[in-house]
Amino acid sequence: MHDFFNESILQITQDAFLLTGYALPEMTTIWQDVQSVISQAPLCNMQTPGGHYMSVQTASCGELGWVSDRKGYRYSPIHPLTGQAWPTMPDSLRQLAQSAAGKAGFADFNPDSCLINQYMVGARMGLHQDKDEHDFTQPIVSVSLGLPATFLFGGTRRNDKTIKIPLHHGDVVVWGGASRLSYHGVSSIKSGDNALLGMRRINLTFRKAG
Ligand code: MD3
Ligand code: FE
Repeated sequence: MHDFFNESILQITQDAFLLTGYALPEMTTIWQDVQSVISQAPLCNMQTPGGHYMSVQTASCGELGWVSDRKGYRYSPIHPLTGQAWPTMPDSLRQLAQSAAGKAGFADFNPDSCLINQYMVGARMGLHQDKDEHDFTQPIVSVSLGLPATFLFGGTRRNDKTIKIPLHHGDVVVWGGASRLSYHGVSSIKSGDNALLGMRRINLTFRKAG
C-alpha cells in the first residue's frame, strides 16, 4: 500500500516535514470534497491592501476563511462575495490534516480553517510570512493537488537564503515550531495537464486561525 503510493517522510528543517504521496490513498474522496466546497464557496481573486489582485484564486472551508481587500488581510467567518458562512470542513480533509500533523510529531492538531488556493498556469505566490493567525505554536499542514510546483522556503528574515522544494500531486508538508514564521512562496506554475485536476494546481492549507 505505502510503497505503491510512493510514500516517504523527509525532514526539510528542524520543524518541517515533507510527506510525499501522503494524500494519494484518499485522493478520490479528497478531490470530490474540494470540488463540493468550491461549488458552494466560489474561488475568487482577492485584492491586496496595495490594490493589486493576486494571481492565485482562493476560497475556504471551516469556521474561518482567509480574506483580503483594500482594508487588509484577516480571517472572516463569511465569504466576501456570497455573504454566507464558509462550508463545513469535510471530514476527509480534517482527518488527512490531523493524521499528517501527527506523523510529523504535532499531536492534537485541530484546524478551524482550510484555505484553498487555485493556481492556473503562470500563477505564483511571492515570498511572505503567515502571521494572521493567533497561535504560532500550532503547525500548518499543506496538501498539493494537480500540477507540480517549486516551493521556495527561506528563513525568518525576508533576505535569508531560500531553498527550492519540488511539490507534486498528493504531497503533504507540515510546518511548525521554528519554521512556523519562515518566509515562503511558490514559483510561477509551468504548463502541464494533471489526470485529475487538468491544467491547474490546488493547494490546501490547514490552520488553527482563531
Ligand atoms: C512554511 N500557500 O496560502 S503552502 C499560503 O502552495 C501559502 O499555496 C502556498 O503560502 C501554496 O499562505 C504554500 C505551504 C506553506 C504554508 C504555510 C507556511 C508553507 C509554510 C508557513 C510557514 C512556513
Ligand atoms: Fe503562506
